[in-house]
Amino acid sequence: MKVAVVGATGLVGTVMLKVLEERNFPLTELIPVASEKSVGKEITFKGKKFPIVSMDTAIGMRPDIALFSAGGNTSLEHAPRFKEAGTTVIDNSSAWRMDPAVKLIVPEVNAHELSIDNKIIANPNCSTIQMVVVLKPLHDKYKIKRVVVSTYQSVTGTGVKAVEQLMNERKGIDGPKAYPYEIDLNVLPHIDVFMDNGYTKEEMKMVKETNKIMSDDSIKVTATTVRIPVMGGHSESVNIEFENDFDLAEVRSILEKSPGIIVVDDVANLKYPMPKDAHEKDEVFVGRIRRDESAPKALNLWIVADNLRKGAATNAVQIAEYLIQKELV
Ligand code: 2RA
Repeated sequence: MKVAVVGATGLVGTVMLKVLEERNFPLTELIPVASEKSVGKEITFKGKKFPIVSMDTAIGMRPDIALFSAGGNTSLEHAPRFKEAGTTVIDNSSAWRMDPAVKLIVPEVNAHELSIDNKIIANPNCSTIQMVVVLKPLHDKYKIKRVVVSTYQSVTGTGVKAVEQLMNERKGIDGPKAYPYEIDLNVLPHIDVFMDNGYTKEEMKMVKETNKIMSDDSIKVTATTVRIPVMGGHSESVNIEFENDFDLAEVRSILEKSPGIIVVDDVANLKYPMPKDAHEKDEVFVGRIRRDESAPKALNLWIVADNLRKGAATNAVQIAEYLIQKELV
């Protein structure tokens, strides 16, 4: 497999390379792609050096798979060019996610939808991915009617500039700002741009992407997405209302048996998921599993995952692994 990583020097691109290396991805040639200012520099992968190349050079090399994490506009412009060269693109931007002709995939939920004809595949938004991994097995068993989610999202979801803003503020240094306000010692109920309905784009991504990935528009979702001064992962408080009643012990056992989930829920010993523990892990962590005592057939959960891993790089690499395993590439 010839694999291109487009946006190889960015936060997600760097983690993609790490994940490919760690998972021993069956890769014969690595093609790191980045903006003109990085072309010619080298990336070390499994002890070998690979030169960073331009988009045009990479397309000319006709990779089998291209993992894209270079922003929506770059993806809209260049993903179709890779597709024309016979490459299957797995794109981490929001550019293609809601395109009806493009599959939006979380392998634990809907990898079975993929076929050999899907040459551009969308990787969902980080906060959606970690939620649907948990919703899916519960929906299969109890049928979800409505989800109310509030997120606590890491600055790493914004990118390098936001991480620098947080670190600079901690040290009392002035510098470029990724947010309209201070992020250290603060909380911003604002992720991505505001829409006409008063929600942010991040909140509406959680609504629309959940319906698309779960192939079920009857699931009602409402979200409040919040940026907090944290590294390592996104956390979510999720309230789920089911059609059918559930047994709490059974919920726990379903989650424990579901792929990609680790249950950390032992409050007697103060065990619950935290971004510090989820950092650099590929799984989604669930805890604080409890009945919502204010409503019948409703459940409260706390979900944490490394947004750069399962929320981005790992999910993309898992899609690529599935394509190879099923000979769809
Ligand atoms: C964030 N959803 O955390 C973004 C990253 N894709 O801002």
